Amino acid sequence: MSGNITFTIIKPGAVAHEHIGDILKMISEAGFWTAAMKYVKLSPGQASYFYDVHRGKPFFDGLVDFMTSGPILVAILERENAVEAYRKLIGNTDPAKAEPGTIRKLFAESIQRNAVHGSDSDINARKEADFFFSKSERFDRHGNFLELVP
Ligand code: IDP
Ligand code: MG
Repeated sequence: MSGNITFTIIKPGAVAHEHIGDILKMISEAGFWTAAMKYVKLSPGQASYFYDVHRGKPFFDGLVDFMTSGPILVAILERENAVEAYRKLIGNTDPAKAEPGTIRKLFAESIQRNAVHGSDSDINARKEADFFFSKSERFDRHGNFLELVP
């Protein structure tokens, strides 16, 4: 069964170009509840850890440089079938291939500067959410502390 949370980052380019409001509106209109949200600025160590699966790939160093270049907005999003629904809303990694109306089609500058991150599985959503938010920083739609179920 699909999980009910996913994790997103609004990346430095989209923050700098003031797209946060438009992106959060699309997220809300797609039925997601924002369970947690804050600004952070990643260190190179944090960015490398977050993208560890891509270590050694040609784009890794550039990705870490980009992701540490300015503040990012991190958030936990709650909705039925959250991971799959959010991947659909953001569109393909490469904005040239992203479907019309998706967040990346509208706001990405390039395959690297592609506006947003979205978790690729329930297990990674949980790991990513836990990396950035403690239990006292996340809430369900009723205002209760949000438990992350495996
Ligand atoms: P995803 O964000 O759609 O899950 P991944 O393959 O997990 O895509 O790649 C992580 C991030 O690395 C992408 O969102 C993008 O910022 C960057 N990236 C992926 N492929 C390339 C590439 O070929 N060139 C430059 N950057 C890339
Ligand atoms: Mg990915």
